[in-house]
Amino acid sequence: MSQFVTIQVGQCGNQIGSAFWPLALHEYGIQTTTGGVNFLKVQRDHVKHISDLSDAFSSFFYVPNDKSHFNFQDIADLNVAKVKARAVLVDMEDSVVSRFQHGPLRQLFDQTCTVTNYPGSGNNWAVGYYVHGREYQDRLEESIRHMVEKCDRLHGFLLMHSLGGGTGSGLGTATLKLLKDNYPHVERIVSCVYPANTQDTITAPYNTLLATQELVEHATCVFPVENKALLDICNNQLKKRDNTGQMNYNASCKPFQDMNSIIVNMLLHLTSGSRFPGSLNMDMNEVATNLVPYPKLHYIFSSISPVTVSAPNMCTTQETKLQDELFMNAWSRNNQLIKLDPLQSTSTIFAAAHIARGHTTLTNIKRNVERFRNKAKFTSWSKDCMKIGLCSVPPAGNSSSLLCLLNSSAMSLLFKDIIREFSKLYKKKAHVHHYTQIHGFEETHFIECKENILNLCDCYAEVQNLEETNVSRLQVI
Ligand SMILES: Nc1nc2c(ncn2[C@@H]2O[C@H](COP(=O)(O)OP(=O)(O)OP(=O)(O)O)[C@@H](O)[C@H]2O)c(=O)[nH]1
Ligand SMILES: [Mg+2]
Repeated sequence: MSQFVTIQVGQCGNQIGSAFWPLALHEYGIQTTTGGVNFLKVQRDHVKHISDLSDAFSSFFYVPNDKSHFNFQDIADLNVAKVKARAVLVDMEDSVVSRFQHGPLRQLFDQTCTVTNYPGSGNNWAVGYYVHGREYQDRLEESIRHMVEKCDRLHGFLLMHSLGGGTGSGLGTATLKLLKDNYPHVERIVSCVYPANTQDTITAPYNTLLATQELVEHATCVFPVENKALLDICNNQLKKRDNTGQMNYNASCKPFQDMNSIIVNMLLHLTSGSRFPGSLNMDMNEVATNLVPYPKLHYIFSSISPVTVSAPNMCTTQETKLQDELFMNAWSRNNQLIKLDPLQSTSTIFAAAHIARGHTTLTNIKRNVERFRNKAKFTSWSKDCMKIGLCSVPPAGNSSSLLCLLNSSAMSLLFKDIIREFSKLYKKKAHVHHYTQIHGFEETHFIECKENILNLCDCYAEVQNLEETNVSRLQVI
């Protein structure tokens, strides 16, 4: 089983972390409460057949001073103070991280791996990247090394952050660059949040463009989510529950907790094959090989079914609906973590993977993947070969679930959108001086990033056109 070091940067990154760790513990049948630790019988039943559960547990957690092995059953009388998360917490403003220190997860994090400051990066990528990136480089390297030394089978880094502000986007991408320089052979998996269309940060278009360019250069795989898509999912869920009062309330105050739970479910699902056994496990090292056909085309679209929001207290398991419905929902627009149209005739799928968890069979998955072949346009090499994974342990609260991952030409619409939003602001040179006054930042960097991202869009179009040309020639013959 592989091990992951999670790095959460900025307010959003740490808030995703605060949803991530309770759910990750939950997957092993442990619930932390202010009073201590509870054991979740239902989830325990799901994992009890696993012969080496301590190995599975060590993907995300470790017990200090017991580097190699520990007996998971001992966690029955777990002094939770003994278990630590393989996590590095970074924020240049300390309110979110200090909330951890007073909440039920306070014992879970190693204090030497917390890097905070005050008062943040002021929604400025250049401050996060250059000012804090330089000042905190040694501290970051030390904290990351400290965590890496606690791993005996480090598989990857999992970076969580948003791109709209200054710390997550600037310092987050500076950290990514550090990881690439110091651990070039370890995978860098990125979960990043793109702001909703109606920006809540006026400089978000600049931060998003600058950070995106870094993610394209330095990540192994990026799993982007859009706040707009997450909000829509949350509102649909509430509509289903016929709770319009709550829905309006959430719409006005941004239900980050629910939105973050959706991201966390995706990440736990994504890594499930590396943590738990299954009859056809899809390990994280297979994700990049199968889903990234050309360098830099590593932005992966994700959609999940069923969608679970705010789950940390779940103690029961919902029987999942019909398996075919699980697939239909995962392919529908309502369950997308980023709003694109990969199944439209204008898009081409370069690679696809379906990862199922829990009570389902390979026959079931294969039948549905067969249906999927007729639903979209593919490249010649991807149509007949789609990756499938089956992990035997279901997610917390559901008997089965499905994650659909696609590498599609539709992703270029996200990049075009980033350029459009950037150009609107840059045309008037609004707020540019905040960036140019930072030592190390040159205004030409804006234009370079824009050109690089436009080139990336051309790459997507090239692969798509290549296929279209091939198909018409084949028809003539
Ligand atoms: N999904 C989600 N989005 C968030 C969350 N917190 C902030 N955001 C979004 O992230 C963007 C702002 O980034 P933050 O993470 O707050 O900023 P930061 O990285 O702390 O950077 P500075 O505050 O500028 O130093 C905005 O688009 C917010 O809507 C969260 O918990 N979940
Ligand atoms: Mg902040």
